[in-house]
Amino acid sequence: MNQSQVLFEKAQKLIPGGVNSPVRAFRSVGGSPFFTKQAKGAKLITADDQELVDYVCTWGPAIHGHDHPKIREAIADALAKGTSFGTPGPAEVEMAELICEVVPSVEKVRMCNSGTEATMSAIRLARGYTGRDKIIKFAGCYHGHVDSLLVKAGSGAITLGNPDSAGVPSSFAEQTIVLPYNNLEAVTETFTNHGDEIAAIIVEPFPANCGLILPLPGYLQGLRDLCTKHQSVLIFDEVMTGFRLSIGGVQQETGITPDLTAMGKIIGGGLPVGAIGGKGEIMDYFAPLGPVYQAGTLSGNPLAMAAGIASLTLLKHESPYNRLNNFGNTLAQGFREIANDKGIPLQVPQTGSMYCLYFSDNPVTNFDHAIDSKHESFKSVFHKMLDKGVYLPPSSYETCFISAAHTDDDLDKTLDAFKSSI
Ligand code: KE4
Repeated sequence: MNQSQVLFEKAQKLIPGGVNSPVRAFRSVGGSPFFTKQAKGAKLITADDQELVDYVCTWGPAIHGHDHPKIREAIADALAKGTSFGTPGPAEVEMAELICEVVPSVEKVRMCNSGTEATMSAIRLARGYTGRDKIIKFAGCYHGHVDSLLVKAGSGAITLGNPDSAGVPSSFAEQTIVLPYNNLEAVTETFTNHGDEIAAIIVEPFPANCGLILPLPGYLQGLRDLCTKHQSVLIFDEVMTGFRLSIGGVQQETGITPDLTAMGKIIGGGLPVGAIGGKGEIMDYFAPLGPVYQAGTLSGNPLAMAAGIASLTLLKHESPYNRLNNFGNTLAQGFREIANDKGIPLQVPQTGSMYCLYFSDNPVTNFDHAIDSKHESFKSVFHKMLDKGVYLPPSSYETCFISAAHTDDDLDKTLDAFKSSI
């Protein structure tokens, strides 16, 4: 057995499934996961000293690549002053200023410790603000492991073949209306029947937890108009897309303004973070001002703030988006041409530095299409490319990420590996 296998065997005796997050377990692609001992730039170094070109980027945060010197220095400087204070600190004000500056819809922001906490708090805030109970979500969207949102969820839930979770009382799930993404009529009809009961729509504006699905023209604007008409809260879950597609996320790209935004990942620079931002009038319903309780021992932690401020400052000053977009276009076009030359049906939706591979004859515009794609083909390509030193997410229900640390050589290696893997 190699080092990763030894570690995994030991881990399985001590940690459920041997992992601290299910999607890492390789359950949908088979085999046992490699263990990473170091990450630098666009590369992971495994416990067996294999170097891998990384397209997971720790599920999104590593937009600058791993171990960026400015992020490392920022953490070290903060560490010298202590790890946690439990009082307000200057870094929290700086982080709030940055987020309010770069995210179009955010007038006020509350920090927390994960994307799950962010979506959970946003839902509670919308219910407290409107006095209503029902929430609309979309099949295949994943918003973290929030009880009321683990209904037809994507990411690790569908990867394990169970989009609904045990342990969630049906009374919770009953308040969640699940609709197909990209079907505006279904949303319109739901509002017609339940309009005055609906607290919010929560949506990944570009769903990236069942592969990557892009909105049909007019769809997001339609959600915005319906929420405005029925005085429901529109929540964009930009935990994945925030700061990734542009510094202002999908709402900057599309000009569509949500009432609340759930954020995370990139604004932690690799450390635990989440945030809820939005209209001041709604945000002021959070305690201690308002009646909606939300809290966290380590919320606004100085180390996570330092790393996140460094990450956001790099995005502001270096603006890697043209480079990321060009890389995304190059890879997506390369995958398509290789598959086309071999007569293999492949869909490669791509936006900026996000893309995925659906082995499917037809474009994928909703969760059912994603489920119908050929997962066995993905599984085979995943392992062959991994053997060639290219690490795609270990599930066809995930999205690939490119970082600013990837190089032309990395892309060439990736396309060569793909060519000899399909
Ligand atoms: P966390 O609680 O994992 O920080 O964030 C939950 C979350 C919320 N919203 C969106 C759109 C997300 O993509 C996520 C988490 N993303 C997954 C990857 N698909 C995290 C990976 C994992 O679960 O280990």
